[in-house]
Amino acid sequence: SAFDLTIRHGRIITATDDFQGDIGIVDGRIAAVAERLSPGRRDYDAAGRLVMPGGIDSHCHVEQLSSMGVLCADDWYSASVSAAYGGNTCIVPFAAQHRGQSLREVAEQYRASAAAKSVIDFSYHLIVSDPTPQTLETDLPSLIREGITSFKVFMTYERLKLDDAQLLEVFAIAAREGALPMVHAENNDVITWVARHLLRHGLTAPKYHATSHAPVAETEATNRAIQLASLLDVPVMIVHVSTQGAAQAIHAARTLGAPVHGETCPHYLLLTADDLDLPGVEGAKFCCSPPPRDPASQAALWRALAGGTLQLFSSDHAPYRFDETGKLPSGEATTFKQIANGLPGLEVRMPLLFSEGVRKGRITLNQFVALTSTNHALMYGMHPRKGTIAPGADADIVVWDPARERRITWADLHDAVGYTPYEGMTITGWPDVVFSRGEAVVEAGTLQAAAGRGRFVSRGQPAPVRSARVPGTEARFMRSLSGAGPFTAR
Ligand code: DUC
Ligand code: ZN
Ligand code: ZN
Ligand code: ZN
Repeated sequence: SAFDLTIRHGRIITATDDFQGDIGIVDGRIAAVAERLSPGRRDYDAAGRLVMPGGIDSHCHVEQLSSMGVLCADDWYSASVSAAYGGNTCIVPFAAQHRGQSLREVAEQYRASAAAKSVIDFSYHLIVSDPTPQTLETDLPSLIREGITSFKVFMTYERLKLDDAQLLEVFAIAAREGALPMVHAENNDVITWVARHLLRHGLTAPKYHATSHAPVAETEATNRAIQLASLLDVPVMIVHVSTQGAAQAIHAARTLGAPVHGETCPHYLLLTADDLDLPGVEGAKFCCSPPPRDPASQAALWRALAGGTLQLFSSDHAPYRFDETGKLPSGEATTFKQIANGLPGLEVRMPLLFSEGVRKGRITLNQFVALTSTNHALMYGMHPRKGTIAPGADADIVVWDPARERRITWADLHDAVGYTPYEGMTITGWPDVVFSRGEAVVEAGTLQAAAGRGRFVSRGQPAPVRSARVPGTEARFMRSLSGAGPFTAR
């Protein structure tokens, strides 16, 4: 037979298309897409199901040490297995530099661990927290040229945050090297000021985490990040957007043609600050930064996703256990300031968006594919090898049962976290089979992939960089001042 595998009789959905057809796969890549193909050596019948590009989760935390010294519960093996069960064929977590560390060493160690353990393909972003001359002049540019074409920076957390001048410095490098900076935009002084007063008043419960991370802290910092980026006209990605004000700032910038992009996550659509208001320290299970907000914010974010203001839907999986090793360093006495920030969600990201988004009519099937896969590949320089169903692309495909109903319970998931914030929620629409480069890695609920089969994906230029817009006169001058040179389309 001409094909190693054919996936036949399915309803094929991409970010733009929707048709009945067959997919022929040779050597792990898609060789043909047609109305009818002859059976391959293996013939998979996808009748009655959706056939979509495998999910790409471009924001998750794996084997990462937090700035407070807490290690993620998921390593590259458990995280990649959990991701695969959730319909994903690629994850892009973070190699995090802490102050005093060499960015290059951090990146190389992270990649070695991923290569040894991941069951699906992977890349990673950098986190830049120590913008020394070595980091800025040597390590960051060389890593970008080696295919790590995105990095995250923080405007909050004492041990991670960059000040405005440092943000401009890394933005200038991104402009010169053609990388996409991802920004955690929250105003550190607002959070610190509110938290100090709450603690002085003895208000220590988990729900005060949400009070201290006030919406204005995020909205202000998002506006500031966008303004700073505009000085150099550099593309940016505002990650984990949770407020209507931040979404409005992104929308306003985009309306004027600025290359500003946004991401949101399941918890901002499905949880609120009220979920933190539980007896004792139970609310720590819902503490993340930014925190879940209110129903009006949820509605605004759904509209921002559907309307194109936000291009990415990522899990922001941050696997901290509900015990002394994770969320609760001081046990029952843990104050909101000490709780490890972040929620798990790698395995349920796609089912949650399908059930709550597609099935409830908030987004289309094409938007589902764009938000969970294609846009991630585009933003982070992996398209068209990843994120689409087309000849030449890797055969990373999820066969999805749109009618399967299942209650979420952590016991059914494959991460090492020990709880899920979505326990008991009934979800319709789950992955059936996940093909990674033409191999069924999860089928009939069974993992069929070994640690280390995942491959590193060397990434090219992010689509916002490749679109080669000509920066304004002032931005060109600012770039030349900073040594970022005149603009050239590469
Ligand atoms: N930022 C993240 O991206 N994830 C978890 C916590 C945080 O601050
Ligand atoms: Zn963040
Ligand atoms: Zn006070
Ligand atoms: Zn994150």
